[in-house]
Amino acid sequence: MPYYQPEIECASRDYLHAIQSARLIKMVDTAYNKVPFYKRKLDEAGVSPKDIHSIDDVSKLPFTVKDDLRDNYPYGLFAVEPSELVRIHASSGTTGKQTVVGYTANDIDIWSQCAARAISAAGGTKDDFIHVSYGYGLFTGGLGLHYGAEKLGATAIPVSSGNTKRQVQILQDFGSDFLCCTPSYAMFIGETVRDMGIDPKSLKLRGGIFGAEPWTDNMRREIEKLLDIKAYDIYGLSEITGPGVSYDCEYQNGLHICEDYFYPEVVDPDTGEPMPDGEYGELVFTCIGKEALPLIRYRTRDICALNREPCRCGRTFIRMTKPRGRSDDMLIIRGVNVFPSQVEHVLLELHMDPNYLIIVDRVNNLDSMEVQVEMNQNLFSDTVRDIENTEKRIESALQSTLNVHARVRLVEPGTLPRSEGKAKRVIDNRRI
Ligand code: DLL
Repeated sequence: MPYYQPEIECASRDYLHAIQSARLIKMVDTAYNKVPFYKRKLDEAGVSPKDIHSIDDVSKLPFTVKDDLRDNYPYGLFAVEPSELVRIHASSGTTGKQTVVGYTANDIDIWSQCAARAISAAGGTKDDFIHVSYGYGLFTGGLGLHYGAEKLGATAIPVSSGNTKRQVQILQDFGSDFLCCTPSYAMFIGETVRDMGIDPKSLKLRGGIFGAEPWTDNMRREIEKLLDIKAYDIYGLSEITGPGVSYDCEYQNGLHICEDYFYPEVVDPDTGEPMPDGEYGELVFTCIGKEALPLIRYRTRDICALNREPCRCGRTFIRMTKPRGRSDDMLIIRGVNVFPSQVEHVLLELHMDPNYLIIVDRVNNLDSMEVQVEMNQNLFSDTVRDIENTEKRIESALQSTLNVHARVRLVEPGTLPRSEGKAKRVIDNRRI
């Protein structure tokens, strides 16, 4: 079995409980004494560090939300002096102020370990060449996988995103074994390989480590076909550390969370009450191992469920389902909750490519939803009747999955914008 740190990834639950408890007690003490925001918050909630005796006490603590980071922009929640920081990153948020995160040398080490665990769980070894096409910069994708690859002893190829034909050239010439990028960019690279007339079997590539945005299992199969690889999911967010908070193992049945550093809970997004295992709710993390930014019960807005069943791979780390989407990406169309990933799922079930754009509008106080879908090569048709029939078929499949009507418009292959990072799937004109 491919493990990076089996002594911890496969540790007994009792051992993990002991580590988590010791780390939580220390972290809450530091946060309380070093970060005025946490002192105020805990005082207001009537909780003192002395009330925290084990990880089971985590639910006594108040939540932290993204606005707390924004309100204390840029460095107000840091628990260390600037001289102890070695790196700054920031979230890729599209609205409002960015959220700024900082790392000590230890924090970078922890993060690199987690990313190395993810690469190893995908079958990567120190002999492999890891082609990193996540963006390098304030976004954590590029440097996160880069440091993970080096930590594993593998060879990082820091390509960054963009210039897709050159990406393909490098895959061919440098003999990359693993590709790391967003799933939507992996699709685009796969299409480019095809359009350049290259047989994907002629590439050395054998795996991909894709994340930073929601994607379905159907899309996974599509990418696997286009690039002739096995595709693994990797999850993370800059506030918690970056990519590697959780990752797929070879059984791809949920992402193992690095819970020795990031303690997970799933809560009801409306009430904040803990949800039973297996039920979908908002993922919350407490960073129990980090020095610079010790977040307490941080609400990620990501919607998923937890699974404590033992995994066949031997890892004892709890698993989370693929995030279905974010509570703030969820569209409410005429009162019905719709996630873009549901649209993607339907399209792939119908053997369409997952190149689509959802346009939401409000006409006469009524929400309308249009889904533009690219025709793929096998479907490309000039007869109006064929096109209309296909549109109707997709409309009815969407209706039965989403429980809300969406108008479908087929557009020509290659006309919807391609993304080199996180894909933009929704234009919501109601907010303008
Ligand atoms: O996206 C970190 C990352 C980089 C993860 C590379 C994986 C690979 P942020 O820019 O802070 O960090 O965005 C974090 O992206 O809260 C999720 O909503 C979403 N996200 C990240 N990974 C996944 C995934 C990086 N595998 C936000 N599936 C998170 C679904 C994901 N959503």
